[in-house]
Amino acid sequence: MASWWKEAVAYQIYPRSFKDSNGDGIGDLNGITEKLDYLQDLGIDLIWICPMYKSPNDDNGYDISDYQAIMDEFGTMADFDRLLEGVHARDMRLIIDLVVNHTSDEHPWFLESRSSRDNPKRDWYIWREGKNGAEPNNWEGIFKGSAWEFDPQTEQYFLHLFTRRQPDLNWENHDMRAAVYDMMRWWLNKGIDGFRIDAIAHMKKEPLLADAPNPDKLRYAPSMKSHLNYDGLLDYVDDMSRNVFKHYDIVTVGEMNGLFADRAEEWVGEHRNRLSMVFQFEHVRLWEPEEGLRPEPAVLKKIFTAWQEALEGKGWNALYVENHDLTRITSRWGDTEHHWRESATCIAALYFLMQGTPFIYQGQEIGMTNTRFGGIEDFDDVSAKNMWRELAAQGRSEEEIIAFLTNTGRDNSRTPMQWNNWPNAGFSDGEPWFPVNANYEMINVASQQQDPNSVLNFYRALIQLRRQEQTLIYGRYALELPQHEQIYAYRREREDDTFLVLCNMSSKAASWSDMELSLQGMHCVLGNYPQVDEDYRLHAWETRVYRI
Ligand code: TEU
Ligand code: CA
Repeated sequence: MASWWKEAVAYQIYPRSFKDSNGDGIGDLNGITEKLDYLQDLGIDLIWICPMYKSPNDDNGYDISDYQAIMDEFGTMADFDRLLEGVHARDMRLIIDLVVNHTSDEHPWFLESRSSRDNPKRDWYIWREGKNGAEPNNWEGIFKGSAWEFDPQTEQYFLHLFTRRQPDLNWENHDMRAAVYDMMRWWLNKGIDGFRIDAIAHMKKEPLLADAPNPDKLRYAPSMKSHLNYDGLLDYVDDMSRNVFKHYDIVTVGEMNGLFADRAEEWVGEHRNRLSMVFQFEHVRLWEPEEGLRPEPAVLKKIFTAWQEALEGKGWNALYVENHDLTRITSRWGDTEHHWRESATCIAALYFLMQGTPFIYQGQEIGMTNTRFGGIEDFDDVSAKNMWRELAAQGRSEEEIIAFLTNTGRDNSRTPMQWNNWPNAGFSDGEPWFPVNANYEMINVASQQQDPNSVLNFYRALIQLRRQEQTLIYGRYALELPQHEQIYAYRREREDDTFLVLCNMSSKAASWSDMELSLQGMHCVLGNYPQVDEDYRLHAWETRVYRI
């Protein structure tokens, strides 16, 4: 079924690093409003902004102390209303981040909950007695260390899957749910167009909170199996949908680590009335370095094709390769040394033209890259600091730790947006809260706007092409050249209209034969090299889109 959000191209904003409007070095809501014309001109229909709520900023806003107020550094509720108005005036839509796996430890709900064992909100969070003078169980948190924190006031522990300042809400408690639903309706009634739902995968915990298996006798054991996509989680989603979602024409995207294509339909099947889309994690499993940072094309083909086929005619994909938790895609999958522009644009065509709603993360559209870190003082992210502590305790050298965090750290995607070649990349007139990537004079919006062959103009062309061609939105996906080791190729087809997308995912030329895949009767409608030199041969990181 056709829907506005299926036809949309989405753009993710990390407000702290997008645009500072008042010179304090911190991006803010008025900064976003200033750049709405830029986004409209790029062809964006839907904007997702990361948390802008009141927060002590232990995890850059993902620790919320008041869901119905704006973080002082980002502005006021009047600024938010103006932003929303500006978005709607341009025929765009706005979704916000719904962070309800946990709150900040400064949220009034938690302050009440921790105040005494018999407080009415005690059960809104997850409190337990210690066991033999230690934590209630052996779970390791997602950001390392124990998932439990002792609270001396009532002499019990509370659960926190993320930082100790992000206590987990207890979704078994119906009063808590009702309060969250009220808050969600408040925002929807204000006119926002939906939610990206943070860490939804972790909301349901194994009911007995039993120890996780610990064969290696670690101090704290990996606990994912006890709270990642745990059985019964969908009941929470159904409840949320019944009470809130289904009463509005909105889009919902769940951040759904731990979901695989074989069960995707249960989450986003059209007739399920659950979520519009999920951000699945299979292609970005960066936290498991043993999986390799740069997947072989064969691995990508397997993952993307499984998702495309699983949802064909049944549900809808969210397409993405970057976000604020990942490294920059051109650094991760591409070749920033020899083929920066070609690999940035090739990867763009690869994911963008599949069936689904494409999301672009700020700076991705100009091919921003990972940054450089000298020492621990250069990292800001709380998860990087915890990881540093963990690796140091395991006896790893400083060089090893820096190398690991440079390749995997979330700070890479949180450097300020590179608008132009002025001081601070035009992000701020003051000292930016986090240093600008040193390459901003080469990589920035202003210079790419002038250059017809830039990454930015390639994204613009992709967006225009998708907008004009229903086949590229609703058409069926079919993998081509399945065995090719360098080329990722796929068709999109609808009735008698067919497109073919070819991507050489390597820094070497790649060829195939007309027997394997014929180009007869096709013409090239988009490419990232000045001209098509030879039919059955692609240059390094060359992409071409053909139409029959
Ligand atoms: O990320 C949560 C997240 O990535 C997990 O769902 C995932 O399973 C885990 O990290 C795998 O190691 C969201 C936000 O995107 C992130 O920025 C926040 O720090 C986090 O939630 C806590 O709110
Ligand atoms: Ca500011």
